[in-house]
Amino acid sequence: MDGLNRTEETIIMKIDSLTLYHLQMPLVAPFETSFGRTTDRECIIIAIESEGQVGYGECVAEKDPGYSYETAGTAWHIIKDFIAQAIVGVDIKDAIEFQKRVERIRGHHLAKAGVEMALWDLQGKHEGRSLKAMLGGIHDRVKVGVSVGLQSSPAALVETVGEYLETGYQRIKIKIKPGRDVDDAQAVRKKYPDIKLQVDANSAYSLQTWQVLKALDYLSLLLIEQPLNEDDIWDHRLLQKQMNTPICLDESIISPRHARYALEMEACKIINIKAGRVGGLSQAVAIHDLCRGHNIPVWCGGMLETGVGRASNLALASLPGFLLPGDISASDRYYAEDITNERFFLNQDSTIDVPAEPGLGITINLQVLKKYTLTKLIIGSKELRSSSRG
Ligand code: OSB
Ligand code: MG
Repeated sequence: MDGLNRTEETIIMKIDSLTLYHLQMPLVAPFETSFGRTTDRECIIIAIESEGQVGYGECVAEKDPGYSYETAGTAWHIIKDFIAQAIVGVDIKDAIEFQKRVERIRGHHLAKAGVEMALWDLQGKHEGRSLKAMLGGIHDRVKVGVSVGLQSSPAALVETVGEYLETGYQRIKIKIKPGRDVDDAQAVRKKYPDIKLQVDANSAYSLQTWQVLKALDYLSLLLIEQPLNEDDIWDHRLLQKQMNTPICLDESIISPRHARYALEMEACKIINIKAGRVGGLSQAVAIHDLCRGHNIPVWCGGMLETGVGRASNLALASLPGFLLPGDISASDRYYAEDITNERFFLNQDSTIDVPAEPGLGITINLQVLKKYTLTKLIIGSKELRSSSRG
């Protein structure tokens, strides 16, 4: 994890409290993937207080265990009962130290990453540095695309895609699943022969059913994202050997180690990086660095984030190895009303500006946060002491 925290003086942050908000926010339109349909997105916002400063983070665990085994419910449990115990009342230097403190909590990357994000925000505010600067980002604006969920028919999909193209998105990703794959992709490609187009199966195929995907090889796609099981890097190798279109792994890459396995096995040619899935921004940067060393392009995935996670994704995507447009769309593609005062807008060249203010570079609208909060919990050192035995 070299290359992180290039700061001269070390600032020690004493963690005074950690507050959890379980949020439920209506999406402007339902989002459907091979694993399900979301109309109201759930997530957990984490606020960490240290010496009068507050850092915010977003845990991207969803309501259901469809994309990941984690849910907002399991993340709440893991953060409240394990991660908070490891950091509240403690002096924390940075994300690396945080990772050491939570190493003994197996898995639960989405939960860990949400807390790590809040620590980065806090550290940035203490040091007066943007997350982009702290991570080693080099771009002021990053190329973005839009991820389009399953629509009612190929014709409806073509229409929706057309609307996003009109808005200015220059890269389209469509969701596929068995029975809704080649026809959908073909319809979009036929109508728009020259656009940057890619598909995402979210693990919906197996070695028994993937034959149909071979037809996608004739559609000039940028990539095919996560066709097979999340725990099956090997079978992706078998598939990649039979396809010219680059396979891109999302769900399968849960750590820098898994990224190395995938590269050594030649299971993919591209990696989608989500800080949540890999356990935090520190791990995301490590995977970026590894891929860069192997000339493997990466891009930043999305999880329908609020302005909090969106700011984090933009900072991450500003690193030099993020060579393909990210799933980081403008705020209005997701939410009519967001919990950050800042909204993110699409520039004419299909880019979004990377926040430049300290930390995540966003401020929270506490009224809106409250409006969408289902449950709130404050964990201070007092609460910890009273809840621990002895
Ligand atoms: O697989 O990339 C995915 C959303 C939720 C869960 C998984 C995925 C997605 C997306 C949305 O594709 C990307 C976005 O935030 O715009
Ligand atoms: Mg994906």
